[in-house]
Amino acid sequence: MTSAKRSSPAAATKTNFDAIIIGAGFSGMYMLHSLRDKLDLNATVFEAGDGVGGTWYWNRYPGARCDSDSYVYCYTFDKNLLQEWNWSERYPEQDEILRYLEHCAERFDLKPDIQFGKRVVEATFDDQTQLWTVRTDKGDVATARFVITAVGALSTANIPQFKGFNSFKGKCYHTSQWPHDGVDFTAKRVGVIGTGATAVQAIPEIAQQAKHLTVFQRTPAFCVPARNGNVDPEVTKARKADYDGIRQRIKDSFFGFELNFMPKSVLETTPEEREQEFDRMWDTGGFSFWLANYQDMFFSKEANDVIADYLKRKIRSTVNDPVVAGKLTPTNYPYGTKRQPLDTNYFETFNKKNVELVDANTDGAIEEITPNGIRAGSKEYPLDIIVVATGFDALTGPVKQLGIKGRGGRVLAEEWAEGPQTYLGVAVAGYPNLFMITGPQSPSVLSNMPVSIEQHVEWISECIAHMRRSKLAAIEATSQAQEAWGAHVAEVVNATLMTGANSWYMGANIEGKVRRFLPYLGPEGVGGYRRKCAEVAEKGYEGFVFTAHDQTARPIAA
Ligand code: NA7
Repeated sequence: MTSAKRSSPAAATKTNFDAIIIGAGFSGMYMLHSLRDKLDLNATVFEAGDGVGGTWYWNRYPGARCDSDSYVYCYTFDKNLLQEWNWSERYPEQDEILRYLEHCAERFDLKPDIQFGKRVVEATFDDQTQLWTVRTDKGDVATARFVITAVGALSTANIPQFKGFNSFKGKCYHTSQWPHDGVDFTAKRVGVIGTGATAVQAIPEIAQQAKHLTVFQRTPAFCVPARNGNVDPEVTKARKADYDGIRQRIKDSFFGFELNFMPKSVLETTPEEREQEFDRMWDTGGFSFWLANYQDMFFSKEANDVIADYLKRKIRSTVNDPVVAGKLTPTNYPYGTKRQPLDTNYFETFNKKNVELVDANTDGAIEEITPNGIRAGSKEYPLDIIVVATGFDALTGPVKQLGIKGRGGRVLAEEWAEGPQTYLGVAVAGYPNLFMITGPQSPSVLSNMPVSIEQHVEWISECIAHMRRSKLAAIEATSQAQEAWGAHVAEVVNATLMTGANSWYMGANIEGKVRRFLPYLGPEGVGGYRRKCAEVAEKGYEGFVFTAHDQTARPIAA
């Protein structure tokens, strides 16, 4: 921790930096701390929001909370911070996570080097100077040797262009652009579009307030109970005593949690034996049903069906009306191949008298938004408020919208038209000194995000430190390494059932987006990916080429 508060001139008055970081969420904040306080670099952050927090700054819809257990959904790089902070719940609410990130910003004195309310609209690499020029929507022009995107994987809202959208006379909110002073649903007729992880959290909360709630479902979700609750102080104490061990285990794990698949095929078990295991995972709640189930769940359709059947039976036994239960039961994709929503009374909510389900397949898809509501299946549903819970242009969306231009004026958004092309999900050929934290083709959203964020931040920091020690001006992925990585990402996922769903992992939620698996599902998970990245560095950054500093180049500072 820095001992004294910074008294340097406000970052906004400087225009030349060693590094420009885009975004001040979990990743941008740690990146700033690492470059500024550990490497003593001259770094700044451009952040579109008016505060830190990223996802947790924007997503303020009712019921918004984390789906990772709080004791691992946090920074682990600072032992004192781990000891100081106490989470109240197993899955903290949005405002508690935001308070945590605010605390971290204060603790590490980050704010003087974050420029709030500034959205990056262009980043251009200059082949001569080997510097990036970054522009914001507020007219800032700044240069830097390194640009690091810390924009998150789920930060570009997907707002489907329904016919008549602008004609609606009531209020309409996307869940990731929620008013800071909240929305009062009392005595209102509310429509929620979508039934993904966000809607599964929001629907039970909204149903408690609204006069009438209509849920517009395109694809039903497999849900598992979160089983949220306060954390027993004794459990917290034991975890704090064991944080070195926890940190190591989540770093070496498959998904960044203390969860591992059962080393057994579900098809080799008796019905009684597996029912007992399913009950155990169901009662435990959280991601264990998804990420610590039988090991063939993601590989064999037959195995997957056995597991999915348990969850389908749970829907039928929870929802009173068999017709509604049928509509809420997924039928057209393997379990686990879409992001697992964790629920608290989601299916129970459909037993309430004021809640109605409009299913695109059986009742009819949304045709248009009218001045008074939503028309679906030729019927108009009158509404006062529409909640658009339709998710995000995941992984590639946030990077593509930065206006990145690389060597020779090449445009990243154009080069990614057919899907992302990266090396390790952290760098792109043709874009020297550009790093992406949890970019596409890295484990990112298939892991507990802070674990992957810390790994990338530390790898990028060490790479920059290496360049400074070795007097290197630029690092760039080779196109051969990039092609091989892309082929590897595809090969690994093609051996699983993951490509069999219209998921946002596949880009299938966005009209016109190329269907391509976007994150990296490494054969050994985040642990194996970490080892791969370390090995690349140990081999002198295999798959990258460096440009040496010449006399004219601006040195990396300090
Ligand atoms: P998701 O998981 O992408 O869910 C969005 C939901 O909206 C999903 O049910 C979609 O149906 C539905 N959707 C999307 N576009 C449309 C249109 N055009 N018409 C009707 N319905 C639509 O986003 P979330 O915000 O819930 O979760 C995103 C992640 O944030 C979450 O997984 C966590 O990691 C945090 P579909 O299934 O595509 O048919």
